[in-house]
Amino acid sequence: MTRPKVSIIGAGNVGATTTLWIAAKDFADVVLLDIVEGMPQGKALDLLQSGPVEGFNTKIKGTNNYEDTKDSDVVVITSGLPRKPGMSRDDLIATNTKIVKEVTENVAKHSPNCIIIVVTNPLDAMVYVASKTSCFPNNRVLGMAGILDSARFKTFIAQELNSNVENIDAMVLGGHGDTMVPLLGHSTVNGTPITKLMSAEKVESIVKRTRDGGAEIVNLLKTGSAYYAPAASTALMVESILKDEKLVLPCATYCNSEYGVGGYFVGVPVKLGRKGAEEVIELDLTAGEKAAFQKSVEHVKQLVEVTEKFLVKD
Ligand code: TXD
Repeated sequence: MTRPKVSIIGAGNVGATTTLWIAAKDFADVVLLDIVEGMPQGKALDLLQSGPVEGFNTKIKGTNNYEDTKDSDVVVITSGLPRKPGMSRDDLIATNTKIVKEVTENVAKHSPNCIIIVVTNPLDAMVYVASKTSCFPNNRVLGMAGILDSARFKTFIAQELNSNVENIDAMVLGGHGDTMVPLLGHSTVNGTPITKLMSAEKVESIVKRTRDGGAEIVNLLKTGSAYYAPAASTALMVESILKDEKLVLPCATYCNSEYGVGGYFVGVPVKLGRKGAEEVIELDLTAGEKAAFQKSVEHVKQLVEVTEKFLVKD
């Protein structure tokens, strides 16, 4: 039986670490591509040599040639600049639009039936670039952000309440940026809403820390941005798709009538299976959450407008 094939474009921190998470779970073979010569080959070989230690047989190939990515089932796009301290995700838009466009053209040419998962920032706008460039059906283009934002939220809740992370449900919707919307009513520990387990001030400070979660790490690292949790989140999406697990996870997904978005990719809970984005799940939101979500969608729209300008210029 042939194993599913995943190609990861961009063999930097997120790309290489996503390869590691996928390899360790041993459910697909991986091609790791970068424009830098030798680097993806070197990282792939190093990762491959972890197999005998960890007991996985995942084939991992590093390359600079899109021919090697041919007929992938899933392609993850991580190529592009990460932010530096003081930069917002949106500051990356000009450079990364160009990179994601060029990469997507190659991806669509070599793997016309694949499902694309975009990771590059500014996330919601880069998913739009991949969608527009590939002309793939909307169910086959997704972006990773909500799983990471929700994981950050869950981490801070677990730290505060000294709970097992597996007993925590939490959901962060909206764009991947300052306007993201942590849903308090859907954030529970063993079924009890966190608003009953901690003070309003504590909840507020955890929400703020979640929103600033990426920047906190950028400021500590000084060069580059977070990658362990982003890579774990990306690998989870790949796994749910290829194993047809139908996990409902918050991902940047095309929404038209759903949540009243009106034709944009934005973070919502979506069922991930072999067809990609199989069903957007509409949660009951409070009036406040609806307003915050709409504000987040407006920001995504503005980013898409800016991206359009760079796409036209190109
Ligand atoms: O939640 C999320 N979506 C994110 C997004 C969480 C973490 C990181 N996020 C973004 O992913 C970040 O802001 C960046 O835009 C990307 C990649 O982050 P990473 O930390 O992996 O950046 P690196 O280590 O600099 O790696 C980027 C690689 C690097 O090796 C480049 O040589 C390569 O991308 N690159 C390319 N590869 C192929 N083709 C082209 N054109 C290309 N240009 C750069």
